Amino acid sequence: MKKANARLFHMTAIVALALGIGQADAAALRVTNGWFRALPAAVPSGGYFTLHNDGDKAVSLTGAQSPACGMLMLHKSMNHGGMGMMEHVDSVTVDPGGTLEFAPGGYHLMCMDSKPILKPGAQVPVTLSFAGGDTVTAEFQVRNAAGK
Ligand SMILES: [Cu+2]
Repeated sequence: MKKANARLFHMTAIVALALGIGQADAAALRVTNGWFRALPAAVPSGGYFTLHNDGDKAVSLTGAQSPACGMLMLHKSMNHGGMGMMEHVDSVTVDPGGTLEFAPGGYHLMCMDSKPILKPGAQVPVTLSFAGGDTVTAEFQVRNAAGK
């Protein structure tokens, strides 16, 4: 009986190792400086924040959601021959002890089909999802088109 338990323990350890990146400890993830640049509803609004990974494992941000947006996507701005473009990204990894900036000109959240609650002066919740199923929710300030 004792032997079987030991084997079970090993199996669990191996499964945990195999999941690796998915084993993020949500308590080790902090979001600071979250804000949206509110634009007219027909124009997608950008969302920005800093993600801190205080844990000892890499985490992989895979999605975002907010009641203020019909859909909230992970985007990255880039410059192709002087033309500003953006592309959808499936996931962004943050190393242990690392921070990730979502800022104008780089990674950003794209709020499609924004709801009336996305208005300057308001605060709206954003839930970030990570590989493995962890989520972190933070309040984002809503600023105007000038970012104020
Ligand atoms: Cu975008």
